[in-house]
Amino acid sequence: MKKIRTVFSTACFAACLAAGSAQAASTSLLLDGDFNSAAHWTQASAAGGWANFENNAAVSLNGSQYVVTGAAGNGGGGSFSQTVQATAGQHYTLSVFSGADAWWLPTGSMTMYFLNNATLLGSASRNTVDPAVYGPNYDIPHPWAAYTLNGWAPAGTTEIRVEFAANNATGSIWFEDASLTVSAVPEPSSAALIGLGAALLLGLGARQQKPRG
Ligand SMILES: [Ca+2]
Repeated sequence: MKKIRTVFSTACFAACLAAGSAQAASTSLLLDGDFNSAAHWTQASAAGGWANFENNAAVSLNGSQYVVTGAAGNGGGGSFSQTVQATAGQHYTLSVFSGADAWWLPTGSMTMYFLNNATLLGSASRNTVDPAVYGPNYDIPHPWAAYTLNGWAPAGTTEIRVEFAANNATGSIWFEDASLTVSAVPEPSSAALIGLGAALLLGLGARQQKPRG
């Protein structure tokens, strides 16, 4: 009995290790995600808005260059975007640090647009530096914080366009250290193996604890 339990424990341990290493191996699909270079980013601004690379020591998260986009309350805004290859059916996680200056009620946004050869299939989006979170306080600083967005690439997806934007036409939003990763979801075979191992261990444990009668 002890030998059988050891065998199944070892099988589960190996499967769990495999799932863990898949997570650790996940690397960002974005180029220049640290914004230290503008080479792979598309900047856009309209109606008096702005989208700039800056390195202001008083603002910088880690002493390196970051991006800032915003507007002066005139209806304009700006954005930074990058398009990468993607695979339908995979689960993606977009992460970024974002903050804002102490001026009016700035709100940023982060979005994943799922595309089939430039045709929009769907999107996932969320706010950064959201007044709904910080409260309706004018003229207070919104310090850097980590924001995460998750989404499944729908059938037909060939690319994801990642966008960071100022979305309410007032104040300045900062972004730094962006990453886009394929989330590690255990493959069905591994998940089944882990489940089988756990079920067998539970079964063996219950059988051992059962009083002799
Ligand atoms: Ca940087």
